Amino acid sequence: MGNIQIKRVTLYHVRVPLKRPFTTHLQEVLDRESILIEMLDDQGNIGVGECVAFSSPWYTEETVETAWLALENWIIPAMLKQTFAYPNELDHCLSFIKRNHMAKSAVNHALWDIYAQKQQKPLWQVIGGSSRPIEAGVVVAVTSEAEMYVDIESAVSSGYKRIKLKISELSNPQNLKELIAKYPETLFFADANGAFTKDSIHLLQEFDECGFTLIEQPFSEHQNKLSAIAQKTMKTPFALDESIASIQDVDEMIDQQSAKIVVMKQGRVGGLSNALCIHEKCLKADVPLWVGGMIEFGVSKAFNLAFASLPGVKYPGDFSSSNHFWNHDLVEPIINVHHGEIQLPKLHGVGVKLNHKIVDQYEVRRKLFYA
Ligand code: OSB
Ligand code: MG
Repeated sequence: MGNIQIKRVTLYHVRVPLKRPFTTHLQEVLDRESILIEMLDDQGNIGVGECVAFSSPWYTEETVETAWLALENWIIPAMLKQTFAYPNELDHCLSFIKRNHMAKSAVNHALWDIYAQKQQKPLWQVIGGSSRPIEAGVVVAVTSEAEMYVDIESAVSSGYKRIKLKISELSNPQNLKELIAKYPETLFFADANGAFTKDSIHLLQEFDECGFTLIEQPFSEHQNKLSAIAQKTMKTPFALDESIASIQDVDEMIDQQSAKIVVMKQGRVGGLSNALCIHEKCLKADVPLWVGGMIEFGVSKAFNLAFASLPGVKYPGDFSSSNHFWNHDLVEPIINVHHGEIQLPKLHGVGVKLNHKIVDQYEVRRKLFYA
């Protein structure tokens, strides 16, 4: 099979209102700006990617603007100069660019999509996944307890197997304990987005009796030693999200025992190639993973689904259906949850394409690049 040669890259900057605000102690997200990528190769294959950076740097340091600059000035020009036998070669080609993981991940994904299409196989199969349906989980990120109860009830009746609740120093562990006890069939995760500090470890410890399956990112990404100290005092396993930007961070997590579980967000680690290396490491070290969400569109969700088919992924991820956040997702087919599960695609490649009628409606700007 010949090398992949990219002839044209198109960037679409879009802005789409969420159906409802997404609220954490860090940020309220009302609309989602994003960069979508389409890549055309010399044989007419089209690969898609999505950059999951936000409008402002509240979650990681990248933004839509910084990613756009990195893509147009360095990433796309470099990749148009070269051909690729295997997607990992793109990672070498871009190694002269420091970090910018979410920008790199978007092109890495589009190249993996083309690579799998050329193999005439679904991406999940190319990376060694199994065809079992993916268990779906949903995130409840609202401002009041009253809203939270309503959302949990509706998530349970929609069939979600797992619900993730955002917690902070202001959450009431006793109420959460009673709530979780009411739904013995549903797994509950807690996500603190780094809300706790050295001075509030005692507050975090109160969540240990709630019945949460795990607690995600209790402390900031700079406080992994503190996380190790707190983890020793608690039976609920911690899972690291913001702290994991590379395989070295996973090594450190295992060495320091700062947590027991890895949250995989491919954008945060620079794409699927790096995510696969981390998956290998976790399998060998017997560290379970699960797949985190980014309030994303169907392109990024489709890559998350492929990753979730791997054997090291042991818990249901942030997989809500397209209509959870969006009136209209930007892909076809859209992502659908049935009885708490999502079927993997049979189509070659990642299995989704941009829905141009919808993308056009939400487009802010577009730019084309030619080899
Ligand atoms: O911390 O997991 C997080 C969304 C945006 C930024 C960070 C996080 C989240 C979520 C997942 O909680 C939401 C989803 O289902 O996409
Ligand atoms: Mg998180």
